[in-house]
Amino acid sequence: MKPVDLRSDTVTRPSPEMRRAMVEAEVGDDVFGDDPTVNRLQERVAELLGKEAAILVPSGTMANQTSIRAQTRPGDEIVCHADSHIYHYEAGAPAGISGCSLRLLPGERGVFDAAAVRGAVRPTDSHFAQTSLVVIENTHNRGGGSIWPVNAISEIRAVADEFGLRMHLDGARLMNACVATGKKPMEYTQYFDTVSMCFSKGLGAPVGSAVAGTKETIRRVHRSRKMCGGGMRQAGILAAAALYAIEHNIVRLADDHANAKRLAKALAEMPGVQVDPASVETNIVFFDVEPRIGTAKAVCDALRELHVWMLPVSPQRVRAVTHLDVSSQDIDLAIRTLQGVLTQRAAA
Ligand code: TLP
Repeated sequence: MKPVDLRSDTVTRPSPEMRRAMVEAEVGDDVFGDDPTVNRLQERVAELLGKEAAILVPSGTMANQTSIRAQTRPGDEIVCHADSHIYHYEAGAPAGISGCSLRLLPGERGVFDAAAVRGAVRPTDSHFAQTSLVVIENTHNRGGGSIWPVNAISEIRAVADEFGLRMHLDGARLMNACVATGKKPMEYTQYFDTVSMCFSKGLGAPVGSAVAGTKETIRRVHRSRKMCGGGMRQAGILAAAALYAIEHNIVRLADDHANAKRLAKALAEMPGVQVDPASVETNIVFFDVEPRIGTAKAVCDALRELHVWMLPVSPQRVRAVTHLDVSSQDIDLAIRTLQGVLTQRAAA
């Protein structure tokens, strides 16, 4: 039986149409700048994100880390949220690759404000690390797929300008924010020096992310990509999937958001869990398992036996992410299975 895999939106498999686009892609050696499909993708992404230039990279992690490397110097400090992906899930790369420390800010659901950034900027006195970059994640993964308010970003940009800081947007799921709010990407991206986006999450491509910015900044990202070993050769095969994803899989993210909302609402009625359906803005649902029914891992193990896969992200917290390989019927099945498992464990 095909599982309902809600562990992440990274688990999607390329559709037959996407695979056809990959097979038919015209390719060349992209390290020589010769791959026409990669070049077309990079132009398309620059246009989509309202920037001068863009570059294809293998992963969201490399998109973030090459952007950091291109805009900092060893010893610099980066301001970001304490729950950010660059802090939790990128293997310590800001320190490992760029020699930077992170100044972690608190804030509800992955969002911080301009006053917090102002308070975090280090004085120019030579005792201190030099603050040089602010990183914002939109949507925010550990924030539960939360969407940044544009005014919070614009206020942070004003502080960044005052102190000469650059700004990077981890836009792995930026398109989810755009579809959920009806905003154009530019309404967010205009405030950032670099913006990343991923094709391999909700957009359904097998591999690939991009960074967009000015030509000069992207030239620096290009160099950092090479340093990280991310220069790829006939990458047009991957770029074709990304182009297909941009053309066909953005608008439909609304279905994933509706499925996530429906799952959260159903969970709110079930015993032994805590969830706030109103907090589900995009495709990520977090719920907390009450200790009386066990740990998040125990609940996920029980669900997995019944072909519903979710991810324990802390001792009592479970994550479920909707995506294009999860249909509305799959959500019905996940809801029925959860109902069974939770009711049984609550009664035991
Ligand atoms: N997130 C993955 C895991 O790494 C946790 C997931 O399953 O959600 N930025 C954000 C906001 C992300 O959520 C991710 C992936 C990345 C960057 C990194 O992308 P990849 O996995 O392509 O390096």
